[in-house]
Amino acid sequence: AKASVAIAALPNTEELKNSIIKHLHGSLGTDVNKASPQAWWRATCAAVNEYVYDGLRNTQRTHYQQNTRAVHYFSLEYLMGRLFSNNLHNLGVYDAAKDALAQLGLNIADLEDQEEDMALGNGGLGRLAACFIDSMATLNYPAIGYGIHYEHGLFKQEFSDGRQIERPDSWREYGNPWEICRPESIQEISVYGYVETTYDLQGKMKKVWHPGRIIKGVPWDIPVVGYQGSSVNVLRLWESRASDFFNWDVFNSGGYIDAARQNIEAETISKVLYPNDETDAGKELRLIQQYFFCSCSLKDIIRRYKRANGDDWSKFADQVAIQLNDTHPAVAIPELMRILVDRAEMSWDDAWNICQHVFAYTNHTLLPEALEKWSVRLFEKVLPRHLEIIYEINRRFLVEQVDVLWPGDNEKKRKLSIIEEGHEPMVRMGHLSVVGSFRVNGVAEIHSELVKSDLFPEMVALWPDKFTNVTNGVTPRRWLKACNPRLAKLLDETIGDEWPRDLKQLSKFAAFADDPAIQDAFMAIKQQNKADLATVVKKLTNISIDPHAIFDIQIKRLHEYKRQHLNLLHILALYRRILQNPDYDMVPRVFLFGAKAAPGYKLAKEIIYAINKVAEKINNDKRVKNRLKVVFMPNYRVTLAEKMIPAADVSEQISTAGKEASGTGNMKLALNGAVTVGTLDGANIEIAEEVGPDNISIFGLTVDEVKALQAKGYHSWDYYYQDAEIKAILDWLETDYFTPGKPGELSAIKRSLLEGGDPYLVLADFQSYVKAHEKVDTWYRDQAGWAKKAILNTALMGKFTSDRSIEDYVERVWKLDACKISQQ
Ligand code: 26Y
Repeated sequence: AKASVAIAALPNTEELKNSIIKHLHGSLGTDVNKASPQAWWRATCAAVNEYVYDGLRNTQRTHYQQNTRAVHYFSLEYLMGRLFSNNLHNLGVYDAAKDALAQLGLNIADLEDQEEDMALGNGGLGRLAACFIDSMATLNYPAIGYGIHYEHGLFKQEFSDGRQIERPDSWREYGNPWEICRPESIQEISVYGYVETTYDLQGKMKKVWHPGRIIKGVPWDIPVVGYQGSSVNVLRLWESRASDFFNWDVFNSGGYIDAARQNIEAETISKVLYPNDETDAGKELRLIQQYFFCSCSLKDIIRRYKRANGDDWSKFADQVAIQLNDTHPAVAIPELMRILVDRAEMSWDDAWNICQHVFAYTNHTLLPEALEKWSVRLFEKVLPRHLEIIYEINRRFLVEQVDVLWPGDNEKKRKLSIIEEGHEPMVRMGHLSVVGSFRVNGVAEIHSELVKSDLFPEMVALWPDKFTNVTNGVTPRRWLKACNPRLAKLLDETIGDEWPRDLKQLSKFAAFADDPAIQDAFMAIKQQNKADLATVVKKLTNISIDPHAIFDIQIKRLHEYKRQHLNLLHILALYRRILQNPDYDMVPRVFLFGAKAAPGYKLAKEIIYAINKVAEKINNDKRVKNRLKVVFMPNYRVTLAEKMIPAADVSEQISTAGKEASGTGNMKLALNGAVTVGTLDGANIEIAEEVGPDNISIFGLTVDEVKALQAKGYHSWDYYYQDAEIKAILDWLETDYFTPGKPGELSAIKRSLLEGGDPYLVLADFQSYVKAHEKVDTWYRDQAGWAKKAILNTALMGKFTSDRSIEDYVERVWKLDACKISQQ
């Protein structure tokens, strides 16, 4: 048995096999002769957990003994996906487990399929949190992820006659083998009620919050296994329950039914993830979710701090950093102030000084409609004391900061105030986050620049050093090693096996870009991955696709700014060209989509429907002669991404410049050898810098050109009248060609692009996009040339590991030391 850093002894095949059988009998209560695949999977998880828990204990003990400074990642979302193969890979026992299971007559892939995705997130922001906790454990940083233990993750998507249907996701209906309930660390939190102003004997004013409700938070811990077992950190997720104390009260007054109702209400808090990846204006439950997990987490942090440091608060900011994943957990700022001022009876200045050295805020969006705001009215109802604290934070900010730099300038005060005045006054969570944090970052170079220039220019004038950039990254363990074992093996053989923890090593692979043997090997792997995906596509959609066609993939949440409809217009242009010219010469292409639309986002759902209807027509049109296929994969999620990404030839990253903060799918696809067709937006710009212009197909307006066009006045109708191809395609959508007998069913897209003014400049970028694809077509005809581009994409992605992002956070924000784990 070999040792890892945190784990004393890792099992070999024989030991694993014995442990699996032991757990099949002792934990699952079944037998090799009658065990279901589900039971085998659970037994294997239990066997693996023996080692995971060993690493967890050693990690927690070491952190405690060394009293380490730690980062606390606060996020409403963690899009973990499956943990089975990830944990096996990170422990370094995947092959041993595979062999052990084979000896037991089982296929490891069948077991992997027993696991539900842990889909406690919407998209990029939630998946980023998952990649980050993987990297923090891998790099031995003392770190805890805090979030909500949703009973239902992101909805499951089905199609019914091409339209999206949402179904509940019940990821832990039969229990989840990775989580550990920790009743000993339960917290109680308060909401509603009123604030009483009292005076003590010295005449000092004191605010007392009399809560209307008390709610219990039950923590569930998910071990986070670092690569090669370096550290095993935890993700701590809070589940809401009715408080026993409170119920007892109600029972005494005879309100039995009332108590039951309040129980249900308390348990509603962690029931379901909000399925919007942009805004959820004014939903009371959402604010309570945010406060619930922030309050539980802060109390948890303080309990741990006090265990080590007693009542001396002076080291708190040295020991604790809290990273706010967007503004969603920003209510933690007034909550920490409340705890320090009202509970610990600290002076406002001392308390504020601590806050401003603890919190850091990551911005993930510039879209105005996505900037969180809560009405003062709602805040007052749910968190009356916190509203007072926010007012005081704001008052001091306006007097001590804004008025000092811009004396008497009321316009500046209006713009900078945490409270937006108006018919319905609002709390601006972005402003609160900037004011309350010591560092603010965007998630790609261009985005961080736009955060400064367009979103918070006055805040930059007040605190120039507060703003920084940390470009996103993805974990190469999940997004290359585990999901693309064939390519991982080729890399191991050609450049050594250090790349999963040192991704810059991939650049050594560039030396092989012209090597015919490596080109053949690389393309053969891509071919096999495509064949595997074709099998999945056939199973899920019954559509047959040719693995020799170009696989052109767009996978991301459905949103107008991401422009899946631009992709659709291009497909329609190709289809039309084929119909007009039966000999139209193009390399066969399969366009694959994966996307969920927010349930209330009408146009997004219309776009899904239109793609499905166009797909149906094209896929069944003999005249196309297989030059074109269109597939919309149902229920896109992490597990499906892991199957699609290794099979991609072309990666669609086509957002309107300035709208996509970073993107992370762009990184995963390029890492697996896809060539990007993309705009100069988000991290695409940095990807283009890394791979060079020969290995990416850039198109469309730049951020500056977008701004200039919008300033001068953009008229989408002009493109319609002046471009016959655009006109024909949009008019086509209005006929019943794709929806026989039902003309107008697909007209929502045309309407939004014309009457709607085309807010995301689809028509302005259309011809440039078509040309970017013609370039791809030309490139692909030269197979050696294409192989070289694909290889260089993989080789030059080293920058985009989340390990690098985490090192950037450590250096620019958290100032943490790594902590080597010692074994007991
Ligand atoms: C308000 C609430 C309902 C809400 C929930 C989720 C609002 C926003 C979100 C999610 C936002 C998100 O995923 N943003 C993406 O973050 C990625 C990681 O930084 C970026 O790569 C991506 O460009 C950005 O759109």
